[in-house]
Amino acid sequence: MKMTFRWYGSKSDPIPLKYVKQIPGMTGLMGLLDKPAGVDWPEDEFKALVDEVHDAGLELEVIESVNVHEDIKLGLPSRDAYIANYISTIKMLARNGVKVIIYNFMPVFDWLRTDLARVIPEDGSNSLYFDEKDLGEMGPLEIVRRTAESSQGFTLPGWEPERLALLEKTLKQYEGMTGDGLRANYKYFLDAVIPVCEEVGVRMACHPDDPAWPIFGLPRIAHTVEQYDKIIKLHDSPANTVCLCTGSLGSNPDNDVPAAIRHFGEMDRIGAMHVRNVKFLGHHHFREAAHLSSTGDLDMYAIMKAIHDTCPDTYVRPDHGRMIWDEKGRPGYGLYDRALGAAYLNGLWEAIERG
Ligand SMILES: [Mn+2]
Repeated sequence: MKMTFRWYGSKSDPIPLKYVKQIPGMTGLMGLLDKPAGVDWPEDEFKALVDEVHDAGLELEVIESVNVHEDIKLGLPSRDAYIANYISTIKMLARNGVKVIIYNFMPVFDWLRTDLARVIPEDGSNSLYFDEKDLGEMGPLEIVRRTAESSQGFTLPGWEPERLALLEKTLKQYEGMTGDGLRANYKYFLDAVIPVCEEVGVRMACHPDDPAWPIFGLPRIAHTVEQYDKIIKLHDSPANTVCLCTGSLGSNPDNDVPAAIRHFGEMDRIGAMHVRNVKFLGHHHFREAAHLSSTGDLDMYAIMKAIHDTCPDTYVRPDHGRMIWDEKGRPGYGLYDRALGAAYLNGLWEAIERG
Protein backbone atom coordinates (compact mmCIF):
# COMPACT_ATOMS: atom_id res chain seq x y z
CA MET A 1 0.00 0.00 0.00
CA LYS A 2 1.17 3.49 -0.80
CA MET A 3 -0.39 6.09 1.50
CA THR A 4 -1.09 9.31 -0.39
CA PHE A 5 -2.83 12.64 0.13
CA ARG A 6 -4.99 14.76 -2.14
CA TRP A 7 -3.42 18.16 -2.72
CA TYR A 8 -4.69 21.05 -4.84
CA GLY A 9 -1.44 22.84 -5.69
CA SER A 10 0.37 25.66 -3.92
CA LYS A 11 -1.78 28.41 -5.48
CA SER A 12 -5.04 26.86 -4.31
CA ASP A 13 -4.33 24.63 -1.32
CA PRO A 14 -3.67 26.30 2.05
CA ILE A 15 -1.81 23.19 3.25
CA PRO A 16 1.96 23.43 2.58
CA LEU A 17 3.55 20.30 1.09
CA LYS A 18 5.94 20.32 4.05
CA TYR A 19 2.98 19.56 6.33
CA VAL A 20 1.85 16.70 4.07
CA LYS A 21 5.34 15.22 4.20
CA GLN A 22 5.26 15.44 8.02
CA ILE A 23 2.25 13.08 8.22
CA PRO A 24 3.80 9.74 9.26
CA GLY A 25 3.97 7.21 6.45
CA MET A 26 2.94 9.63 3.70
CA THR A 27 4.65 8.63 0.44
CA GLY A 28 3.05 10.84 -2.16
CA LEU A 29 0.12 12.74 -3.52
CA MET A 30 -3.00 12.21 -5.49
CA GLY A 31 -2.50 15.50 -7.26
CA LEU A 32 -4.18 17.63 -9.85
CA LEU A 33 -3.81 20.60 -12.14
CA ASP A 34 -6.67 23.06 -12.15
CA LYS A 35 -7.73 22.68 -15.80
CA PRO A 36 -11.20 22.73 -17.33
CA ALA A 37 -12.52 19.46 -18.75
CA GLY A 38 -11.47 18.85 -22.34
CA VAL A 39 -8.16 20.71 -22.48
CA ASP A 40 -4.81 19.17 -23.34
CA TRP A 41 -2.75 19.67 -20.18
CA PRO A 42 0.39 21.76 -20.79
CA GLU A 43 3.54 19.77 -20.11
CA ASP A 44 5.60 22.65 -18.74
CA GLU A 45 3.02 23.35 -16.03
CA PHE A 46 2.82 19.69 -15.11
CA LYS A 47 6.60 19.29 -14.99
CA ALA A 48 6.77 22.26 -12.60
CA LEU A 49 4.25 20.52 -10.33
CA VAL A 50 6.22 17.26 -10.43
CA ASP A 51 9.42 19.12 -9.50
CA GLU A 52 7.70 20.89 -6.62
CA VAL A 53 6.30 17.61 -5.26
CA HIS A 54 9.61 15.76 -5.64
CA ASP A 55 11.45 18.63 -3.94
CA ALA A 56 9.16 18.09 -0.96
CA GLY A 57 10.22 14.43 -0.81
CA LEU A 58 6.93 13.09 -2.12
CA GLU A 59 5.86 11.07 -5.18
CA LEU A 60 3.30 12.05 -7.80
CA GLU A 61 2.17 8.79 -9.38
CA VAL A 62 -1.59 9.38 -9.16
CA ILE A 63 -3.51 12.23 -10.75
CA GLU A 64 -7.14 12.97 -10.01
CA SER A 65 -9.60 14.90 -12.08
CA VAL A 66 -8.45 14.77 -15.66
CA ASN A 67 -12.12 15.52 -16.18
CA VAL A 68 -14.04 13.91 -19.02
CA HIS A 69 -15.74 16.61 -21.09
CA GLU A 70 -19.54 16.59 -20.99
CA ASP A 71 -19.66 16.21 -24.82
CA ILE A 72 -17.92 12.82 -24.48
CA LYS A 73 -20.52 11.65 -21.96
CA LEU A 74 -23.28 13.00 -24.19
CA GLY A 75 -21.79 11.36 -27.31
CA LEU A 76 -21.81 14.59 -29.34
CA PRO A 77 -19.84 14.86 -32.61
CA SER A 78 -17.43 17.25 -30.88
CA ARG A 79 -16.30 14.40 -28.60
CA ASP A 80 -13.48 13.24 -30.90
CA ALA A 81 -11.52 16.45 -30.43
CA TYR A 82 -11.88 16.20 -26.65
CA ILE A 83 -10.86 12.52 -26.69
CA ALA A 84 -7.76 13.47 -28.72
CA ASN A 85 -6.85 15.98 -26.00
CA TYR A 86 -7.45 13.35 -23.33
CA ILE A 87 -5.10 10.93 -25.11
CA SER A 88 -2.46 13.59 -25.46
CA THR A 89 -2.75 14.30 -21.71
CA ILE A 90 -2.45 10.58 -20.85
CA LYS A 91 0.77 10.35 -22.86
CA MET A 92 2.16 13.51 -21.28
CA LEU A 93 1.35 12.29 -17.74
CA ALA A 94 2.95 8.91 -18.45
CA ARG A 95 6.13 10.63 -19.69
CA ASN A 96 6.28 12.40 -16.35
CA GLY A 97 5.92 9.39 -14.09
CA VAL A 98 2.14 9.09 -13.59
CA LYS A 99 0.81 5.53 -13.16
CA VAL A 100 -2.88 6.05 -12.37
CA ILE A 101 -5.49 8.56 -13.56
CA ILE A 102 -8.62 8.83 -11.41
CA TYR A 103 -11.68 10.17 -13.24
CA ASN A 104 -15.42 9.70 -13.33
CA PHE A 105 -18.16 9.37 -15.91
CA MET A 106 -20.97 11.01 -13.94
CA PRO A 107 -23.31 13.31 -15.87
CA VAL A 108 -23.21 16.95 -14.72
CA PHE A 109 -22.59 16.44 -10.99
CA ASP A 110 -19.40 14.79 -9.74
CA TRP A 111 -20.71 14.56 -6.23
CA LEU A 112 -23.51 16.10 -4.26
CA ARG A 113 -24.14 17.17 -0.67
CA THR A 114 -26.94 19.23 0.85
CA ASP A 115 -24.69 20.74 3.55
CA LEU A 116 -20.90 21.14 3.42
CA ALA A 117 -20.46 21.93 7.12
CA ARG A 118 -23.10 20.12 9.17
CA VAL A 119 -22.18 20.31 12.86
CA ILE A 120 -21.80 16.92 14.52
CA PRO A 121 -23.61 17.38 17.85
CA GLU A 122 -21.44 14.93 19.82
CA ASP A 123 -18.21 16.93 19.48
CA GLY A 124 -18.86 20.22 17.64
CA SER A 125 -16.81 19.30 14.58
CA ASN A 126 -18.47 19.51 11.17
CA SER A 127 -18.54 17.44 8.01
CA LEU A 128 -20.24 17.01 4.65
CA TYR A 129 -23.84 15.92 4.89
CA PHE A 130 -26.59 14.68 2.57
CA ASP A 131 -30.34 14.43 3.05
CA GLU A 132 -32.41 13.64 -0.01
CA LYS A 133 -35.42 15.36 1.56
CA ASP A 134 -33.58 18.72 1.35
CA LEU A 135 -32.69 18.02 -2.26
CA GLY A 136 -36.33 17.70 -3.31
CA GLU A 137 -37.04 21.18 -2.02
CA MET A 138 -33.97 22.76 -3.62
CA GLY A 139 -33.66 21.47 -7.18
CA PRO A 140 -30.39 21.43 -9.15
CA LEU A 141 -29.87 25.19 -9.61
CA GLU A 142 -30.49 26.01 -5.98
CA ILE A 143 -28.13 23.31 -4.77
CA VAL A 144 -25.39 24.65 -7.04
CA ARG A 145 -25.89 28.16 -5.67
CA ARG A 146 -25.79 26.93 -2.07
CA THR A 147 -22.73 24.76 -2.64
CA ALA A 148 -20.83 27.67 -4.19
CA GLU A 149 -21.80 29.94 -1.30
CA SER A 150 -20.77 27.54 1.44
CA SER A 151 -17.44 26.43 -0.03
CA GLN A 152 -15.44 29.00 2.03
CA GLY A 153 -14.26 30.66 -1.18
CA PHE A 154 -12.51 27.54 -2.48
CA THR A 155 -13.29 26.00 -5.84
CA LEU A 156 -14.57 22.51 -5.24
CA PRO A 157 -13.65 19.59 -7.50
CA GLY A 158 -16.54 18.94 -9.85
CA TRP A 159 -18.12 22.31 -9.09
CA GLU A 160 -15.94 24.47 -11.31
CA PRO A 161 -17.77 27.69 -12.27
CA GLU A 162 -17.26 27.24 -16.02
CA ARG A 163 -19.04 23.89 -15.92
CA LEU A 164 -21.89 25.07 -13.78
CA ALA A 165 -22.53 28.16 -15.89
CA LEU A 166 -23.94 25.81 -18.50
CA LEU A 167 -25.94 23.78 -16.03
CA GLU A 168 -29.45 24.33 -17.37
CA LYS A 169 -28.40 23.61 -20.94
CA THR A 170 -26.47 20.48 -19.90
CA LEU A 171 -29.35 19.09 -17.85
CA LYS A 172 -31.60 19.49 -20.93
CA GLN A 173 -29.11 17.64 -23.13
CA TYR A 174 -29.33 14.58 -20.88
CA GLU A 175 -33.12 14.40 -21.11
CA GLY A 176 -34.10 10.96 -22.37
CA MET A 177 -30.64 9.41 -22.00
CA THR A 178 -30.71 5.96 -20.41
CA GLY A 179 -28.01 4.09 -18.51
CA ASP A 180 -27.37 2.00 -21.65
CA GLY A 181 -27.05 5.16 -23.71
CA LEU A 182 -24.49 6.59 -21.29
CA ARG A 183 -22.64 3.25 -21.27
CA ALA A 184 -22.45 3.26 -25.08
CA ASN A 185 -20.77 6.68 -24.93
CA TYR A 186 -18.52 5.39 -22.17
CA LYS A 187 -17.46 2.43 -24.34
CA TYR A 188 -16.59 4.79 -27.20
CA PHE A 189 -14.33 6.71 -24.80
CA LEU A 190 -12.70 3.61 -23.29
CA ASP A 191 -12.11 2.01 -26.71
CA ALA A 192 -10.12 5.13 -27.61
CA VAL A 193 -8.13 5.70 -24.42
CA ILE A 194 -7.48 2.25 -22.93
CA PRO A 195 -5.19 0.99 -25.74
CA VAL A 196 -3.11 4.14 -25.26
CA CYS A 197 -2.95 3.49 -21.51
CA GLU A 198 -1.74 -0.07 -22.15
CA GLU A 199 0.97 1.28 -24.44
CA VAL A 200 2.29 3.89 -22.00
CA GLY A 201 1.75 2.01 -18.71
CA VAL A 202 -1.07 4.04 -17.16
CA ARG A 203 -4.23 2.74 -15.48
CA MET A 204 -7.55 4.57 -15.67
CA ALA A 205 -9.50 4.32 -12.38
CA CYS A 206 -13.19 5.20 -12.42
CA HIS A 207 -14.56 6.87 -9.28
CA PRO A 208 -18.06 5.84 -8.11
CA ASP A 209 -21.18 7.98 -8.22
CA ASP A 210 -21.46 9.94 -5.01
CA PRO A 211 -23.96 9.47 -3.45
CA ALA A 212 -24.44 5.93 -4.73
CA TRP A 213 -27.88 6.26 -6.31
CA PRO A 214 -29.51 8.23 -9.16
CA ILE A 215 -30.16 11.96 -8.68
CA PHE A 216 -32.32 14.52 -10.53
CA GLY A 217 -33.38 11.80 -13.00
CA LEU A 218 -29.87 11.72 -14.54
CA PRO A 219 -28.47 8.36 -15.67
CA ARG A 220 -25.79 7.14 -13.24
CA ILE A 221 -23.92 3.92 -13.99
CA ALA A 222 -21.17 3.50 -11.37
CA HIS A 223 -22.62 2.85 -7.93
CA THR A 224 -22.94 -0.93 -7.56
CA VAL A 225 -20.66 -3.93 -8.09
CA GLU A 226 -22.89 -5.11 -10.95
CA GLN A 227 -22.59 -1.76 -12.71
CA TYR A 228 -18.81 -1.79 -12.32
CA ASP A 229 -18.69 -5.30 -13.76
CA LYS A 230 -20.39 -3.86 -16.86
CA ILE A 231 -17.90 -0.98 -17.02
CA ILE A 232 -14.99 -3.40 -16.91
CA LYS A 233 -16.52 -5.47 -19.68
CA LEU A 234 -16.96 -2.38 -21.88
CA HIS A 235 -13.25 -2.66 -22.57
CA ASP A 236 -11.68 -5.48 -20.59
CA SER A 237 -8.07 -4.60 -19.81
CA PRO A 238 -5.81 -4.34 -16.75
CA ALA A 239 -5.74 -0.61 -17.59
CA ASN A 240 -9.52 -0.26 -17.13
CA THR A 241 -9.87 -0.17 -13.34
CA VAL A 242 -11.91 1.07 -10.40
CA CYS A 243 -11.05 3.85 -7.97
CA LEU A 244 -12.86 2.24 -5.10
CA CYS A 245 -14.07 5.07 -2.89
CA THR A 246 -15.43 3.52 0.29
CA GLY A 247 -17.41 6.60 1.32
CA SER A 248 -19.09 7.01 -2.07
CA LEU A 249 -19.95 3.36 -2.63
CA GLY A 250 -20.64 2.99 1.09
CA SER A 251 -23.15 5.88 1.16
CA ASN A 252 -25.65 3.21 0.12
CA PRO A 253 -25.92 0.54 2.86
CA ASP A 254 -26.91 -2.00 0.18
CA ASN A 255 -23.27 -1.97 -1.01
CA ASP A 256 -20.98 -4.36 0.90
CA VAL A 257 -17.76 -2.36 0.62
CA PRO A 258 -15.21 -4.97 1.82
CA ALA A 259 -16.80 -7.55 -0.51
CA ALA A 260 -16.58 -5.07 -3.41
CA ILE A 261 -12.86 -4.52 -2.71
CA ARG A 262 -12.26 -8.28 -2.66
CA HIS A 263 -14.25 -8.75 -5.88
CA PHE A 264 -12.29 -6.18 -7.89
CA GLY A 265 -9.00 -6.71 -6.04
CA GLU A 266 -8.99 -10.39 -6.95
CA MET A 267 -9.55 -9.40 -10.60
CA ASP A 268 -6.63 -6.92 -10.39
CA ARG A 269 -9.00 -4.12 -11.29
CA ILE A 270 -8.40 -1.69 -8.41
CA GLY A 271 -6.26 1.22 -9.60
CA ALA A 272 -6.59 3.27 -6.41
CA MET A 273 -8.54 3.50 -3.15
CA HIS A 274 -10.21 6.41 -1.38
CA VAL A 275 -10.84 5.39 2.21
CA ARG A 276 -13.30 7.13 4.51
CA ASN A 277 -16.23 6.35 6.79
CA VAL A 278 -19.91 7.36 6.69
CA LYS A 279 -22.62 7.53 9.32
CA PHE A 280 -26.08 6.51 8.14
CA LEU A 281 -28.89 8.71 9.42
CA GLY A 282 -31.83 7.27 7.44
CA HIS A 283 -32.90 6.51 3.90
CA HIS A 284 -30.64 8.44 1.48
CA HIS A 285 -29.50 10.42 4.48
CA PHE A 286 -25.92 10.36 5.83
CA ARG A 287 -23.01 12.41 7.03
CA GLU A 288 -19.29 11.86 6.69
CA ALA A 289 -17.62 10.57 9.84
CA ALA A 290 -14.09 10.38 11.23
CA HIS A 291 -12.16 7.44 9.78
CA LEU A 292 -12.36 5.28 12.94
CA SER A 293 -14.81 2.36 12.56
CA SER A 294 -16.61 3.17 15.80
CA THR A 295 -17.51 6.70 14.66
CA GLY A 296 -19.39 5.57 11.54
CA ASP A 297 -21.07 2.59 9.94
CA LEU A 298 -18.30 1.12 7.77
CA ASP A 299 -15.96 -1.59 9.07
CA MET A 300 -12.58 0.01 8.40
CA TYR A 301 -10.66 -3.03 9.61
CA ALA A 302 -12.51 -5.25 7.10
CA ILE A 303 -11.82 -2.64 4.39
CA MET A 304 -8.07 -2.51 5.07
CA LYS A 305 -7.93 -6.31 5.39
CA ALA A 306 -9.61 -6.68 1.99
CA ILE A 307 -7.01 -4.32 0.47
CA HIS A 308 -4.24 -6.21 2.22
CA ASP A 309 -5.48 -9.58 0.96
CA THR A 310 -6.34 -8.68 -2.64
CA CYS A 311 -4.56 -5.51 -3.81
CA PRO A 312 -1.77 -4.82 -1.29
CA ASP A 313 0.27 -2.65 -3.67
CA THR A 314 -2.49 -0.17 -4.45
CA TYR A 315 -2.53 3.58 -3.75
CA VAL A 316 -4.66 4.61 -0.77
CA ARG A 317 -5.64 8.02 0.46
CA PRO A 318 -7.61 9.11 3.46
CA ASP A 319 -10.64 10.67 1.83
CA HIS A 320 -12.68 13.59 3.13
CA GLY A 321 -12.13 14.51 6.73
CA ARG A 322 -14.22 16.52 9.15
CA MET A 323 -13.27 20.08 10.02
CA ILE A 324 -11.79 19.97 13.51
CA TRP A 325 -9.74 22.18 15.81
CA ASP A 326 -11.25 25.30 14.15
CA GLU A 327 -9.36 24.68 10.93
CA LYS A 328 -10.46 26.84 7.98
CA GLY A 329 -10.17 25.13 4.65
CA ARG A 330 -11.77 23.48 1.68
CA PRO A 331 -14.76 21.43 2.87
CA GLY A 332 -13.68 17.80 3.24
CA TYR A 333 -10.03 18.59 2.57
CA GLY A 334 -8.61 20.03 5.75
CA LEU A 335 -5.25 18.85 7.08
CA TYR A 336 -5.98 17.66 10.60
CA ASP A 337 -8.70 15.05 10.25
CA ARG A 338 -7.20 13.59 7.09
CA ALA A 339 -3.83 13.31 8.85
CA LEU A 340 -5.53 11.51 11.76
CA GLY A 341 -7.23 9.27 9.18
CA ALA A 342 -3.92 8.39 7.51
CA ALA A 343 -2.32 7.56 10.88
CA TYR A 344 -5.27 5.36 11.81
CA LEU A 345 -5.30 3.52 8.46
CA ASN A 346 -1.53 2.98 8.74
CA GLY A 347 -2.09 1.61 12.24
CA LEU A 348 -4.68 -0.87 10.99
CA TRP A 349 -2.29 -1.86 8.21
CA GLU A 350 0.60 -2.53 10.62
CA ALA A 351 -1.65 -4.63 12.86
CA ILE A 352 -2.89 -6.65 9.86
CA GLU A 353 0.65 -7.21 8.57
CA ARG A 354 2.01 -8.28 11.93
CA GLY A 355 -1.04 -10.17 13.10
MN1 LIG B 1 -13.67 9.59 -3.31
